[in-house]
Amino acid sequence: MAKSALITGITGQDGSYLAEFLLSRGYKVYGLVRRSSSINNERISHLTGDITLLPGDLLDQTSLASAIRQSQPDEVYNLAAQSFVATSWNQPELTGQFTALGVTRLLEAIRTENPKIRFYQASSSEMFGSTPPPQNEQTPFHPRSPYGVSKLYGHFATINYRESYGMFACSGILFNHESPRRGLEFVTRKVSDAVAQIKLGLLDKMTIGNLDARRDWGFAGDYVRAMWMMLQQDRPDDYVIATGVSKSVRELVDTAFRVVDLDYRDYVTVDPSLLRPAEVDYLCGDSSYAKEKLNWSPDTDFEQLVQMMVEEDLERHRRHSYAREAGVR
Ligand code: NDP
Ligand code: GDR
Repeated sequence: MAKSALITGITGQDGSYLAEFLLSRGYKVYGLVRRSSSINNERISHLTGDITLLPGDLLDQTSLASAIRQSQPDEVYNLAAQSFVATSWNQPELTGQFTALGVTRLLEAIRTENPKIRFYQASSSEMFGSTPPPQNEQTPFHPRSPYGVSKLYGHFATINYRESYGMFACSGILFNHESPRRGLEFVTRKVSDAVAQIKLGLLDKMTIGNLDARRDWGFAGDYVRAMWMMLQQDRPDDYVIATGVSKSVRELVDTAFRVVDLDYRDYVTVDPSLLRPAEVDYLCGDSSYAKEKLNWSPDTDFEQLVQMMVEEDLERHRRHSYAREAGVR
């Protein structure tokens, strides 16, 4: 019989790629969607008819239990979170409610409904914070934001349910992963979108925050494959997923402008208001354990990723410009 999976955060970047991946493997896919006055299904609209959406919110225990009862999943992927680090300083309590306690609510719902369900928790390299690279499964944690602190709670809640109740609960410690579906507030997409607009004459300049922060950036499509692999093993475990290559924000900006043959120094200015109260300076993951146990490695490198993102944003803005002109005529 076909397996079934429930994805929280299915409307987000990773949720959309994971839904596609699981469908391609013959899964019946359910997605938890919170109520909103305007529909926000842009990333999964092409999957309408192939997936089943269920109402629910990480803040509401009853709705989580109900979604599990309705979907009867073999696997639950908890991707929902307040995921933007910068916002976590403005909304620290809400971030804790979603990103930390939300994990406990979901684990409790699984434990009481069917503890045999396999569980994936979306943990983050933000948990390493100020601990220097390379970071792997043995590296001590030192988070630097309310978001990182909340993710660390979720990480240990997952391990605790595994140890307390023998549940098949895995934590994937994923480093930054991006795509053309990335939210516009994250730095890679902010840059690819601005580069496309500047190239097309729709924008003159862009502002940026810390150019010296370093991140290990991979492609989201490669990373959702690793999530699934973790739940197919004989034993539950935690894995670091990363490319092992770290680049600065400056290198990101330089690479993105080069895709359209421009020099970033002519267009980019630093806005100190975009600096964070505490920064994560240097992330570079060591995913040799995932390579050894899961046989996982990424297919897409940094340059290919940046090029893909800039080209898709160029295409999108061109389409919108044509549509606007056609509308005017
Ligand atoms: P997105 O911000 O794109 O998506 C977040 C999802 O969570 C959205 O579907 C959002 O729904 C949903 N959500 C937020 N709050 C709630 C709530 N209270 N109840 C139900 N759903 C909610 O994130 P990504 O896809 O990039 O990331 C997926 C997960 O992986 C997140 O947990 C993130 O913290 C984590 N992560 C991401 C990394 C990355 O580089 N992308 C790296 C490491 C970890 P809505 O559409 O309604 O807002
Ligand atoms: P991050 O991603 O905080 O690593 O969290 P983000 O893209 O927001 O920032 C990366 C780095 O770029 C610097 N930066 C800027 N960031 C943004 N957003 N906007 C700017 O203008 C800007 N200028 C410089 C930041 O200071 C930072 O150092 C992401 C999220 O997906 C989390 O949910 C996930 O857990 C981690 O990655 C791994």
